[in-house]
Amino acid sequence: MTDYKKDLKIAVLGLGYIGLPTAAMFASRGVHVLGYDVNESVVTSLNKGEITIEEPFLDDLVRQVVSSGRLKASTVLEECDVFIIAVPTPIKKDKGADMSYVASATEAIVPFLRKGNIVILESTSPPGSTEDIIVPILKKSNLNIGEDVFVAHSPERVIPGRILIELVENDRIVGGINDASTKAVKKLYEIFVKGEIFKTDSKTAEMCKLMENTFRDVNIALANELAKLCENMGINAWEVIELSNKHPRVNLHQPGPGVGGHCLAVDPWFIVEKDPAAQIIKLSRETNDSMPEHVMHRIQRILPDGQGKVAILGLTYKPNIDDMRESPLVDLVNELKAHTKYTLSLHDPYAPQNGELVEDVYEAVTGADLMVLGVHHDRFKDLDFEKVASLMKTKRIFDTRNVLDHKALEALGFEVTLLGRA
Ligand code: SAJ
Repeated sequence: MTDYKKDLKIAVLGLGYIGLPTAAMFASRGVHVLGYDVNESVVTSLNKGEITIEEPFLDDLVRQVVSSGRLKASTVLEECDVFIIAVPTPIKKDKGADMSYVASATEAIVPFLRKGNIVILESTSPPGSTEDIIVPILKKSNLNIGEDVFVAHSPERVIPGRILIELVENDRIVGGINDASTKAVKKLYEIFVKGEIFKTDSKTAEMCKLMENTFRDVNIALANELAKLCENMGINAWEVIELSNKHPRVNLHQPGPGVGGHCLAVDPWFIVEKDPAAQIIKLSRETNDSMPEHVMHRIQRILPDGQGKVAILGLTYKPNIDDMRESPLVDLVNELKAHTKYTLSLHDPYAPQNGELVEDVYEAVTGADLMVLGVHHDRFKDLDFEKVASLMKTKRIFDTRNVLDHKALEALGFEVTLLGRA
């Protein structure tokens, strides 16, 4: 095993949230790693030991492996033993996967491909992508793909904020285009993965990754539908969830103003694009996407004359992070701007200041007719609501996450609205 690692040279294509930690992890185990990216500033920073993404402990690890010479970055590829593709697969306007980065990364590998090489697709991709996109491009090398060159899909499963821990500890799936590929790729990840590595074929591995996030998205859609039903029927959805979850085999998820991030809000569409039979999956996506508009309609019922100042607290896609990708709160703001005349006051302690946000939370609620709690950042729990009450024009709060102490707020004179309760 020691010799196997020492002699290896791995290229990681795409130095983002997954590629960079993966490259650093292999390098930390003694492998020579070439980080390849088309973005020159990412490459320049990395070669100085600096990183361009936020992730705990990653800066230290990268500094170590760059200074030891195990990791270097370049905009030019070269011959290696292994090529790992970790480029983005964004969603297009028509909800199909944009596989152009995967295709061009694979094209870049072709001139350097040699007998015995391994090519791995890590990017989340529609079922069949490894066989239908990667393999045909690699065949341009005139090598026998599957015999001379091993190819597999091995999806990432890490959660931002815990990437370095989960890369090592989580179980992993390896799906090759044939058994020899699966075996070779499993041996490679054993260099740092402590979780179990399960073997399958490439199409199954692609579907597993998509279904993991779809499972969560569908469950959240069910909770969001429950919230709407309870509002219509005069029931409290949160109480229904709490009591139903006392059943040993029930686990209702949490409703909210929508589902964001670059995974749950995107990946289910990669199944829908492949097969119109994916009806529950599509309806769940649409249900979750309808939540910002639903929240807007509730705001319009709270302030029916269509006027007033609405303060929105929290804009990121989930609590305690700075990631705004596919955030439903951004959709809510856009809906309100397009369809209402309210004056908006936006605050988020994590979101990048863009000139539109109010930096101080108390300033954000000053003179407001309604405060909407959009994201339950821990910091909002410590708000001085007596002060908030004294600053607002009208004491109204709309809690879309059920995290505030409603009794205490009502004692301070607030009129409290809760998503999922009439
Ligand atoms: N949300 C709800 N109700 C819930 C749970 C979540 O509305 O009960 C919302 C959140 O507010 C957020 C969105 O869902 O807007 C997504 O947040 P998340 O914490 O569920 O997931 P992500 O997108 O940060 O990470 C997911 C993870 N997948 C699963 O848990 C199945 C992670 O393990 C994956 O590696 C990651 O996607 C990925 O990269 O695919």
